[in-house]
Amino acid sequence: MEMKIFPAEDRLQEALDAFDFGAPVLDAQRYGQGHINDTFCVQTQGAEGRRFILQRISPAAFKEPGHLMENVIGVTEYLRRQIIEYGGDPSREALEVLRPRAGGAYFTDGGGCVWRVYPFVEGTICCQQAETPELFAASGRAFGRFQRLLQDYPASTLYETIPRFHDTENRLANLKAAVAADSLDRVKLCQPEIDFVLAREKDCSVALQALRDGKLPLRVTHNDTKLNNVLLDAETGVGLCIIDLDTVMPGLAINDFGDSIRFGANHSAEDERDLSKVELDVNLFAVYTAAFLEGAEGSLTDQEIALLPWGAKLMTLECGMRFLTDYLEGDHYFHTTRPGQNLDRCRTQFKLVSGMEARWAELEAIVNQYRTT
Ligand code: ADP
Ligand code: GN1
Ligand code: MG
Repeated sequence: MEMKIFPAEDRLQEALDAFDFGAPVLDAQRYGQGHINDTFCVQTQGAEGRRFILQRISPAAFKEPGHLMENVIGVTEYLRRQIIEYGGDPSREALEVLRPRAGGAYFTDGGGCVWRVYPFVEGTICCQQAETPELFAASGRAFGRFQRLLQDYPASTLYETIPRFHDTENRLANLKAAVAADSLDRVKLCQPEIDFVLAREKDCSVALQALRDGKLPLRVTHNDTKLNNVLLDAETGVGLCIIDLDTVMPGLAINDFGDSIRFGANHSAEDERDLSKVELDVNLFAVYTAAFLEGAEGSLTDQEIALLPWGAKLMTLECGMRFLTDYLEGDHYFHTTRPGQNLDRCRTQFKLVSGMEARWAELEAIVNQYRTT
């Protein structure tokens, strides 16, 4: 039986009481545009008036939140040490977990849901779209660098917080199962989208086959590299702090690259309904490629660079499949604010996939400039 998930507001006060914010809480408001967790910004009283991010970890997405928090503690402490080593400011460049009064890394409410707190990283901006190529490049450098910093992180100590997260073959199987079940009688509303995926069934194996063949290495990756998962310095525009570490686990570098392209290399919202506005911007693809590889400082192999366009296409196709599956199953996974939103999101993704296919030769030419052989 699926656990019934109550609104986070029902337990918000209980969660606030579990943490010592250093001053009384003035208020706590919903914050940000993440699709998964319930995020609140906590404002405290007093001259300092500090802010914190309080999150209820999505019980729909994460079945083992304790494992997730062990990963987050391990990764943030490791990053902290690296940042200090290169002379950076760890309080702005890495997340830090604020421990609850009772100890440990998180608080479990009376309904069994898990909450955690991070200090708010002040003086930063979080973009929902690539407002300028420079800002997009800044995010690319930061994600490339993040991966390089974690290059020697002991991968075997990381839990798989969402099993088979970027297993595109399995995502396809899940979609097929949702179509077969058609529990809400929605298949009739999205047959063209289902057919779009079925025509690309073979594509779903490209990256996984390269991994199985030893052509792509497994690395410690972020796995959710969209633009709103990096905080940029408000004054300089530099990519400062990578956030949303819930899916840091072994994965493929091309997927981290690809998910950023999926979300950021266009000029429309992920749920745009006017598909004429949804276009891949090849210039932004080029800008991001240069920046990501600069941040990664030579840590990617030639094969990885060669397959970057596949990372972009597969992350976009996979994400569209996931939105479609959630639509067919009743929108339990991704937060939605209106009916049909997950189907709209699926459609933008598939429009972008078509754009990538149409301009494939250009994408390959861009990445080929950086190949070593
Ligand atoms: P989700 O998994 O739901 O996407 P995130 O961890 O990405 O949750 O948080 C949602 C949003 O909250 C982010 O996109 C960002 O705007 C904001 N945010 C999260 N952590 C911080 C932080 N430490 N400082 C400032 N803003 C943050
Ligand atoms: C979710 O958590 P958030 O909003 O940053 C999702 C990603 C999807 C993305 C689509 C844990 O990201 O995998 O690509 O939505 N995160 C999880 O916007 O499923
Ligand atoms: Mg996020």
